[in-house]
Amino acid sequence: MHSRSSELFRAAQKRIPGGVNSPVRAFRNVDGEPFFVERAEGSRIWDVDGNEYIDYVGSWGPAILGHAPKAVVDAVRETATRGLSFGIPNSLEVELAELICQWMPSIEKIRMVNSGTEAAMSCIRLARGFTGRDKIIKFDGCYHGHVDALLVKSGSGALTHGRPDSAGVPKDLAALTISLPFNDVDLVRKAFRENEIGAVILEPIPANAGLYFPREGFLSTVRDECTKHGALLIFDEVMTGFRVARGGAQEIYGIKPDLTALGKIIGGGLPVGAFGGRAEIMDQLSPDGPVYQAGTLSGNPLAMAAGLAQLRELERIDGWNKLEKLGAQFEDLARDAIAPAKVDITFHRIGSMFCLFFAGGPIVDLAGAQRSDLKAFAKFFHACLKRGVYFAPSQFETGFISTAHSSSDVERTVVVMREAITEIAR
Ligand code: KE4
Repeated sequence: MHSRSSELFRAAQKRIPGGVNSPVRAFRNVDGEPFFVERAEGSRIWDVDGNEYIDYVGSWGPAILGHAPKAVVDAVRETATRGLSFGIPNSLEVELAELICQWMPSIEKIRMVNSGTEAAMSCIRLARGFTGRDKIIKFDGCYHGHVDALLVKSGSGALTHGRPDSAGVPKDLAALTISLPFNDVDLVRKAFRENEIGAVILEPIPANAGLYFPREGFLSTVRDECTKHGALLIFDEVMTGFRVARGGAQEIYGIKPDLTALGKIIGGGLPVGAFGGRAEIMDQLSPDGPVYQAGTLSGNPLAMAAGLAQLRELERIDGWNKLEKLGAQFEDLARDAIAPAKVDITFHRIGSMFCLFFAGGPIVDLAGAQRSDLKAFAKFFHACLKRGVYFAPSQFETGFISTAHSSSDVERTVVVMREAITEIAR
């Protein structure tokens, strides 16, 4: 029953393109209409028609403590009473900068922005300014926000809506972006031989074409090639940062990027992005250096307070350990549910991030992910949704478990998955 949601969606479509403020929310990849959220708490969301769901989207990553965590809500409420925005340096910016640099040692200096897109965009401009080279390498299916230079064979919503190369991006600009299949070291080496590369940007654990992983040696080869040729290595950890480990994917794989893009979790649900790295590179930024970058709301006190509260709470409860335990329980039960399925399903997980590809494995890059049966995925999605489990409404996204999810949430979820898999196989 979605009468209120349908009403709202009709109204939304009159004044908002596609009825949504971000395409992936439109349920187009699952042939459906989005529900409208009324409220959310912990692992649960409720829509405007009173339907309750166990939430595995978590606002696409920020809700690592679940929704409306007390520590974050209290911090925002308390900070708001002292002013909402100043455009003047405030102590919270310094505290968050210091904490991030401490947890992610490759970051010696960091600048706040207001989205992951801005973080990635600023990394590209800074890398081009620092190296004096225009060409960049990205990887098919990786998504770095809607940056002109990076909407080339892009993932997430671009892939979901069948336009990995967006209209409106000048051909001459797109020509400066070389997009390669992820995990292909030979093509990386070839691109470096044939071009003067300023930077390589990648999701160290691609999670915007579904979720897959770097092969042994891939990240270290990219690192070595960048070092050898004087290009900068940019890790886009907007999604993985402070989720897959306290120090992100760069801690897990022991690779030190020159720059890192961050977002989502560090804002506690408020609009934040950040980018940081070696001081000699960051010092090229205005007002010290020639690379301009700015933002009215960058370092906004509410967003800083929310991010600090979230990260500190995550550490206080040893959230990463809790997320790994929940993730492992989910994986064990999910694999049991998937094993007898009559449809091909490949399950991937790292920590609290997971994905079910409706395709046989192995899946190591975009081409593999695109073998997925989107119709089967859509049926699975709706079969789970109607049973109260909300997965991302696209095959080309990743699921997120939060520290607010319980073992019984996970058990219930897998019961639903089992029923859904049976239903779609009919
Ligand atoms: P934002 O500009 O949406 O804050 O961040 C862009 C971004 C950059 N880098 C990575 C690795 C990302 O995953 C994202 C955004 N992720 C998508 C979900 N896959 C955001 C959801 C949406 O577009 O609404």
